[in-house]
Amino acid sequence: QFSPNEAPGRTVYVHLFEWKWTDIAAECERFLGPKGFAGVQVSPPNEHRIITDPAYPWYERYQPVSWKLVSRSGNEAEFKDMVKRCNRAGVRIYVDAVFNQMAGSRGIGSAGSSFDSATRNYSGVPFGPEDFTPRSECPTKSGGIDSYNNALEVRNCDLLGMPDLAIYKNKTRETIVKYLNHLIDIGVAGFRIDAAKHMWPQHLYDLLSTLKDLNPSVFAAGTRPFIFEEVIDQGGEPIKDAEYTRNGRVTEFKYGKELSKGIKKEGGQLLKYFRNFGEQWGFLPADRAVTFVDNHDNQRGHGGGGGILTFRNAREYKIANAFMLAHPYGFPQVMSSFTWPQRFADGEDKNNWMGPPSDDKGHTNSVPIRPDNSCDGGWICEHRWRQITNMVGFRNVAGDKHLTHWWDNGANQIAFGRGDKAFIVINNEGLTLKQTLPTGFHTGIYCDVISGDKIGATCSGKRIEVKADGMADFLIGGQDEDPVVAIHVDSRL
Ligand code: AAO
Repeated sequence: QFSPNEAPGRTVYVHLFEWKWTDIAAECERFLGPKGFAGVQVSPPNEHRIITDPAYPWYERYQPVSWKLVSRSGNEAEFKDMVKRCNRAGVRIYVDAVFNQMAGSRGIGSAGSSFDSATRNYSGVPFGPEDFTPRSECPTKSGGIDSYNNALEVRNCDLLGMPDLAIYKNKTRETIVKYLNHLIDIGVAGFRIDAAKHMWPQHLYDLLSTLKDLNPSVFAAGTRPFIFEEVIDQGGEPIKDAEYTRNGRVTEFKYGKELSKGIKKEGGQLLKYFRNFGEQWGFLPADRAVTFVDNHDNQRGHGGGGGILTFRNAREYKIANAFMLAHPYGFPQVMSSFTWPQRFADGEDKNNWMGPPSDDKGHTNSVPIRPDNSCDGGWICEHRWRQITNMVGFRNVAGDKHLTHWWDNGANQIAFGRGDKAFIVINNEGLTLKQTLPTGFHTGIYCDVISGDKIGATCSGKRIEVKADGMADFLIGGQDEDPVVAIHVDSRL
């Protein structure tokens, strides 16, 4: 449950937020496989509520109506085809599993099933009132979560007004397990457990431990599904992320928050302090953490956003991702977003509900790829930004090598290596960085994978010469578009 079940040598996954299955299948073959990505987190594949006011928000996917595999991203045949083609390309599929709650309101879901949250009936499963947490177990008047300072409320009351499933009941649990096992049969490699904080760790343990091993036609016999649980723990609440590490990995939300602060130099933060970024900052153990700069909630002010770097701050965002992908802590996620027109009023983006690029019936558009490899049509595709893609390659080459060759100027210019495999220099200051540094590399010319690509024996970016003693000269202007240089043994010319 802790291993991402990656193909050999792959170390990073991407969240293709709201992509269609047909597009993800193509992306695995034409880009993710060749570029060395380990996996894709896909949006919830099951039947969901269709919300028309506002029109088709992205968050309708977090309101399950049944476990039928018909969603805004596609149908079951398309899902199966995607899983097969991605696995063949060496790229794993991690499913966003939403089963803490069922949809609010009433209506017809994306697969045509009727539901009504008032009577707690979901005909497509079917679930009835007996499948939900009895009202008597929630201590609040409203039946919702009034305070995150009360664990009983957080776990037994309704999250955002949506009926809370009683996953501790045998029949209810078995119904959910059947859904997840069906996905395992199809060949997925693991699950993101949505809203894990809102379920008792032991209940989750009981559920997850009855999951099947992964499909033996794709994975070695006895392979457990990869589990990572979404628990937002910024400190200050009774529920701790560490309560969940027995079940699987956990999203380390402090990572992106502190990294964003560091790159933005807030609160006296300096990059030189990031040498031991990880456990010594009070984070989860490295082999229990999933790390990311931003996620689909906090990039738009949901789930406690605010202050997080996103694609909208492209220069700083690339520095943050470069650091994350170079530094050994955790299993990193690269975010891949769509854009939307922000509209701020009262300190809040009133458009943060807006769904992915779609037609006026809420049918999601395909992702057009431009000749220069970037995406069009409102899709940002951060994972295709050269500075991010090539750092995925950097992390794969660095493998399990420890952090070595640390250097800093006492402030915001830093450099470090990963054994004799990879080396990065970051200049997050307005001033020029001009340094001769030991790299641990063999003599040779190396291509900087931030400013360009190694193509055959040539380099379209900066060339870095490592001399016989392993020393190399680095020059990074304070105003450079990308104030980072990264080289590794596979970028040697
Ligand atoms: C929508 C509407 C609601 C409506 C509901 C039902 O917006 O008004 O009531 O439908 O009709 C997503 C959207 C929701 C959406 C929902 C269903 O974000 O807006 O509701 O789909 O369509 C909590 C949970 C966490 C959750 C997060 C959003 O603990 O699990 O809220 N994330 C996941 C998904 C998310 C999804 C759901 C769960 C639901 O990733 O996309 O919701 O399936 C504190 C707590 C956190 C808490 C936040 C927000 O955070 O610690 O646990 O997250 O508050 O309530 C600082 C602190 C930080 C704090 C934060 C905010 O940053 O450091 O700890 O401030 O106070």
